[in-house]
Formats: sequence, C-alpha cells, structure tokens
Amino acid sequence: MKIGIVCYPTFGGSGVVATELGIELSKKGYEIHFITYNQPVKLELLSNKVHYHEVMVPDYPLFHYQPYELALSTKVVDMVKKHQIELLHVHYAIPHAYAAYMAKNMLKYQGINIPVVTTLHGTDITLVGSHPSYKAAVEFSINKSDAVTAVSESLKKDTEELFSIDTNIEVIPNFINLEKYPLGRKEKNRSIIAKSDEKIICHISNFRKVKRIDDVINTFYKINKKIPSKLMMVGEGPEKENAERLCKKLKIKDSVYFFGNTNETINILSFSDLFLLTSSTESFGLAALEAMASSVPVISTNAGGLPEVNINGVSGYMSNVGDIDDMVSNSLKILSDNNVNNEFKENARKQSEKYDIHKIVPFYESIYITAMNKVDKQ
Ligand code: GMT
Repeated sequence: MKIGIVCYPTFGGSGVVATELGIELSKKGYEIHFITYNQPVKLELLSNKVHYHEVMVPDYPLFHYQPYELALSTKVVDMVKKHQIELLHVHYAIPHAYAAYMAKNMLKYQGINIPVVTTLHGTDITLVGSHPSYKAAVEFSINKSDAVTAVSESLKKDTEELFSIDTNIEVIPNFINLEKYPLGRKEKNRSIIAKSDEKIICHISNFRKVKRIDDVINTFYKINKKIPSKLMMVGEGPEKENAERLCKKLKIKDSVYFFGNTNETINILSFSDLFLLTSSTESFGLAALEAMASSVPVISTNAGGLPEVNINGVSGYMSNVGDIDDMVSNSLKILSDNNVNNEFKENARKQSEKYDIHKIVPFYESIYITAMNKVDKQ
C-alpha cells in the first residue's frame, strides 16, 4: 500500500511518532510519502520505500499570513496523483486534518476516492484546537476523517468533552523502538557530566509554558540541596531563557546544563538516573516513555495521559500539578538508595516494553484497512 504521511517535521512528539511509524511501515513493505515543509528531523534515510515531498509556500507581499493549508492541500493532491498514493495519514489536527479534507474533496472531484486517517496528539485538541478561532474547523475535520485515532484514553475523553464528535475515536498509544534503546549504560559518558557520587537528572521538552519549566528547576534545586546532582535540560523553546535566569538566581547554574535540540537524546538518557516531567497537561508524554525505555524512572505530574504511561510507585511517581515538595520527596525516595534506584530503573524499562513499536504498529495497519473499506462503500 502507498501511504501519504502529513506531519510536523520538528522535534515535537507528533512529528517523531509520525516519522517512526512511516519508517517502520516502510520496513513492512509499505511505500511511504512524507508531505511536509521540511524533511522530518528523525528521518535519516530516504529510499525507494521512503519519499519526502516538500511543501513550498511562495511569498507574496499581499499576504500578511502565508496560506500553508492551501499549499499543503495542493501538494497532497499532486503527490496522490503522481505516486498513486492510496491513503492519507495526517498527524496533528491543525491544520493537517483540515488540509487533508480539502485535498480529499479536490481528488473526489477528479474521480479519486482516498481515505483520510487523522491522529490526534494533544495540544491540537487541549490547547490550540479548542480555541474559538479554530474550534469549528477542527471539529469539522475530525468528524469528516474516515478514521480518527488518539494517543491516549485521556486525549480521547478530552476530545469528546471539548468538541461535538460524531465519529468513533480509536485509542492507539504512542510507541517506542526498543532496538534503539540498548540495555547497558555508558558510564564513560556519564563522567563528562557528573562526578561518580553525583546523580544525573534529566528533562526533555519544547520548553513551552505547558511544561512548567520553573517547576523542573525548583524541584531540582531542592533535590540538589539533599543529594549531589546535576540537571540536564534538553530542548529549545520560549521558556528556556527564563529557566536559565532562574538557575542563575538560585545559584545552581554550574549544576544545570542546557543542551538545546539534539538527536543525541538516547545517549543523554542512557546515563540519567531520573527524568522530570512537570507538565500541566500532557496527552501521553512520549519523552517520559523514551526515558523509561532508557531505564530511567520518571517523576511526573498526573496530568492527562501520564497515568497511562508512568505507573505510580513502579516506573516512577506522580504528583499533582505544581506540587513541587511532593515531586522532591518522591525523587529523594528513588535517588537516596542505589538499590531502590536500580529497582525503579528495571521497572521503568519493563513498563516501556508494553509500548514496543512492533506491538503498536499493527493497530495502525488495522485502522488503515477499516478506512479503506469505509471509502470503498462511499
Ligand atoms: O509536547 C509537546 O508540546 C509537543 C506535542 C507535539 O505535538 O509534538 O506533543 C504532544 O504529542 C506527543 C506525541 O503524541 C505527546 O506525547 C505529548 O504528550 C503531547 N503534548 C501535550 O499534550 C502537551
């Protein structure tokens, strides 16, 4: 089958999931066509089974905003016709589900009937999608998709609460390619970051408000008073500068490293002892799953889909949003005893194995068949 995948090509979780899914499907014999404005950051290998088609938005002085949806839907139409793509899988509702609906109808007008599968990722629903400026368009394009999936039960519930949904939403959780997370730690890299008696704590995100970056820093500050430790902050985003300022104010800037965006997260996680995720909302928490696959226990909030991923008292602990003292006390429970830390590390890895790519991808394949059958009957 030939599948067109529309996604954001950035470091964000939705782009990563879309890319990994496309790569895995190509290994299973599908022909994959990524259609987006840049080559996805995690897409290293193009082949006869994996193609990338760039969406170009020509600049025109009249436009205050560039019409990306128009260029995207046009590119989708052109690529479907050129490569005989049989199904479109769009990740993140805004504006992809909307652009896919337009493309589907333009193609229908030309006698081509193509199914659209939409995967909801989180902020496209909880933060941006339900804003009055977008709500009607998002609701419409979800309802008009031939199949809809959400990455957690929590996101499905939020979608049904925030919108009038008249279609079934299938939950297909995010996944991890465990082959990329080999067991066995690289202690030699660890010594670049910390002394042998220091613990290494890690946070990875896009440094947006929703991640409550101050809570990460304040939690680390209190842990660091009790246990010699270092904090690695990985990612880029609007809250990064504030975070750097806060570290300076708290006089911990020598204990906190800011790495920016990197493709080295697996290496960084491989020598971490604890992962902090303090988000106020998180539909799934792919970064937490990546940490767990690297045998790193997770201290997180209990927001959104996190309780579906991080098992309290097993793979880590959960606290209410903003409850820094509880996050500190849970972190200390894990970090102050090496045996306990090791037990949590083992449990975290075991929990991540439930989300192995080979277990989850067949659910998408079965959704594709459902969507194809639906369109055959139209
Ligand atoms: O974390 C982000 O803000 C980025 C965002 C994205 O669209 O890439 O992440 C969302 O999708 C991920 C992949 O499904 C989920 O793991 C994240 O939990 C979700 N983020 C939020 O809900 C805040």
